[in-house]
Amino acid sequence: MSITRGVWTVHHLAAFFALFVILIVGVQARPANISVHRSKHVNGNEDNEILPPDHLNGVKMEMDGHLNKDFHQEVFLGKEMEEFEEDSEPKKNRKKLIEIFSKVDFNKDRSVSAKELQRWIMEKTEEHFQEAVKENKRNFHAVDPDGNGLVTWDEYRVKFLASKGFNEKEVAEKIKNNEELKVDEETQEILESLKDRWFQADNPPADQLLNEEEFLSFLHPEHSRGMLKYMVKEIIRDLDQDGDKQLTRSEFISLPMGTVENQQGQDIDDEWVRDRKKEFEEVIDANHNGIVTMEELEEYMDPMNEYNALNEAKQMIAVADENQNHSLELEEILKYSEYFTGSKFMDYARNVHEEF
Ligand SMILES: *[C@@H]1O[C@H](CO)[C@@H](O)[C@H](O)[C@H]1NC(C)=O
Ligand SMILES: *[C@@H]1O[C@H](CO)[C@@H](O)[C@H](O)[C@H]1NC(C)=O
Ligand SMILES: [Ca+2]
Ligand SMILES: [Ca+2]
Ligand SMILES: [Ca+2]
Ligand SMILES: [Ca+2]
Repeated sequence: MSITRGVWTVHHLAAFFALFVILIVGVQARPANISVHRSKHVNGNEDNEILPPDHLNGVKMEMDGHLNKDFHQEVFLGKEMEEFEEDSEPKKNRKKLIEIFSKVDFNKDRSVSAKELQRWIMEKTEEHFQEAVKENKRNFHAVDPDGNGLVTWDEYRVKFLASKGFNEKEVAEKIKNNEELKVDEETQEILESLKDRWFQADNPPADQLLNEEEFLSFLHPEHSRGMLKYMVKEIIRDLDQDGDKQLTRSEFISLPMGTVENQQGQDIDDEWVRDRKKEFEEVIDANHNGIVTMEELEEYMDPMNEYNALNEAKQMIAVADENQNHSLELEEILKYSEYFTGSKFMDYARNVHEEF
């Protein structure tokens, strides 16, 4: 009897262990936590600032194919985004939001129309562009220490490996002497994808040298048509299961291959799937034929597309337009402050009219 019981205990343990493993795998299989990405980015990418970021402010999709959850806040706040995060005093934030409202309301009729919001979104997107240009200036200096305005692939490769903990001098020496570099498989894979990207960012003549502008498009594909196309190609490659270079809805809502190993993992991601399905059907698949082509995805991702900006403006208005007049009044924006700015103000309804 006691032996039988002992055997059962072992079985139970095994079952518990298996369940434990499944849960761990399931959790790891979840799409990257966007707020982790975001805080990393807001803090200015201190580590690895010479690597292309996964998250691009003001671009609807991240490099790894995830939807940018903060997109509407990014294009509403522009470079002031970080201010709303750091200083969380509701009263100050409320005041700032009121200021923003009066700027968006271009014709000063105390009501924000879709056209006004579209114009604002384009302005704020431009701000993110300018921020990237500024940041790139700093990053470019870091990879171009002799300051001749050009960086070779080998120079960059040394800096990249140094950022991964390799000895910079040793690596530089080895590359100079054409010796083999011993790097682990994961680093090797990253190197190869960086190299492809490097060549892609290198405008003719193909001399493997990047100037500051080319380096900007290397880090920020949204700044060049060619690199944006390249980014779209990579995303489609990662999601496309039958190799026809376009995406069906089911390809789009499946996690990239190898990230989900079991049904439990998939179930946890129901919300993720729901959001993607909606985005696919309502926005990305512009002609609604059930297929997303490279061209459709490229249109969707292009931050300078005015039609997208108008669409975004209409969506934002629809979220907060309580009196259904297709425009936003101050009360509506304050009430939905969390949606627009990411921070909540308790007393939104009180004293709104005092501000005027
Ligand atoms: C993402 O991470 C943040 C901070 O680590 C946490 O507060 C939040 O709950 C996480 N969100 C999800 C969906 O896991
Ligand atoms: C929207 O409604 C508000 C409040 O009723 C009004 O003051 C405003 O003029 C309206 N705007 C438009 C464009 O209809
Ligand atoms: Ca107006
Ligand atoms: Ca396909
Ligand atoms: Ca289509
Ligand atoms: Ca309204």
